[in-house]
Amino acid sequence: MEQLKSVDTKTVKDVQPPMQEDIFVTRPELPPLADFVKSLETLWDSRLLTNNGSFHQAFETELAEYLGVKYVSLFANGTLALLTALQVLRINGEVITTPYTFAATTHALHWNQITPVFCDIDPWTLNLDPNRIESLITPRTTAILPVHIYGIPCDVAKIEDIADVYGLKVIYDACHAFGVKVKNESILTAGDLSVLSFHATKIFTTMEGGAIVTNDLKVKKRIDYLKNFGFSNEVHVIAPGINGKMNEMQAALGLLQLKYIDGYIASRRQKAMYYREHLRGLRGLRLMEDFPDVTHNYPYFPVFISQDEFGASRDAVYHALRDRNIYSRRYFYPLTSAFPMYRNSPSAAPENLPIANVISSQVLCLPLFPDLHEIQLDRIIRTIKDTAK
Ligand code: T4K
Repeated sequence: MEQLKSVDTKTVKDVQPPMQEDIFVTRPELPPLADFVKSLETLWDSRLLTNNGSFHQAFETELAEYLGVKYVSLFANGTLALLTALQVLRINGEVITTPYTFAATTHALHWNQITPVFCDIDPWTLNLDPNRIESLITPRTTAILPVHIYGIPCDVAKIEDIADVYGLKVIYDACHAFGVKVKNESILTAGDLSVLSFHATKIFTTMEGGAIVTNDLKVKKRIDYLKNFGFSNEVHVIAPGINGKMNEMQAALGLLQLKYIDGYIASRRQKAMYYREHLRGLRGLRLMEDFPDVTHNYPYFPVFISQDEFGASRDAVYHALRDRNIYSRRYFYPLTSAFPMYRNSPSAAPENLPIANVISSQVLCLPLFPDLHEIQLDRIIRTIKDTAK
């Protein structure tokens, strides 16, 4: 509660950074250093630094409670969690996925010798379009890997219907969806598994970190073996596992972050509302609004610029902002289907992905983080308006 107040007060105009100070797309929010030092003292005393220590165990339990899910397996980062999620369900052959995502989603398939089959996205949610999935299914298809992009929930009911009919597994890349709920239920319980990231750029960070969420205790057990080289006990190795473990320092930070995350999200929401209030109605600039029944987490603030109406291209706005030391990002451009290692596959052809290609050419993620001051928001908004026709 105290932190919520302190984050909120940062929005007032009494703190005025110099006009040309760098503004990055994000800044990590951290708990009070003194609290973390106390955790480190405990850690120094115990000398138990990793391999399922007491911070790890406590964080797994408290995180599952906070998220409203059954089981969580912590990882060193989201990419290792994705790789392991595909391994634990023995996914192979072809997997239907979205090209409108961060590199790690598609690379996790490639590292498992799985062929990504790219599916176009829905123009409103920007997530994999469920109506296009069936036409991409072949005898080699074993799973669907959708992403809740920007924390916007996929149409999980439709995806589940298709998966059930065709006997496919569903793994959600939920790296943007920490804490997101639909009708007050966590989105992370959808599908067979969901994968989270706690990278420094995420709304909830343990510096690096990640997790797999599952509703099935037996699957959690297998995940835990796999992330520890496949050891089921001191002498038995049940699978060719990996070292995916989160260490005690990360887990200690995660435990502290849980106390403050509601305040961080509330502050992000406030900033998102401010942008919307001041940018809504600008010709040629589309915003994403909240979706009904969804508890959003505001991880990014994407806007979509159509050059003809706006009078300047997305890239022109990106550079105009950069010229004023404002570092917006083109998440997610280029599409992963355009990467050299994927672009020659038939599903990667731009004519198969018309919506994803347009969205990717228009998107700009504006700075959004709890410490962003109103004077900085005004500077960003003014630059965008100055660039318009
Ligand atoms: N799936 C999805 C859908 C994902 O978005 C991601 C990660 C993953 C899977 C994989 O999860 P992890 O294995 O990463 O846990 C960043 C992140 O590295 C990446 O985690 C994230 N998605 C992706 C969307 O963004 P970059 O290369 O854009 O980050 P970078 O280093 O340019 O940082 C952006 C800005 O953030 C900097 O200009 C300043 C600020 N920043 C960054 C860091 C690292 C800080 O203020 N402090 C920091 O420590 O990829």
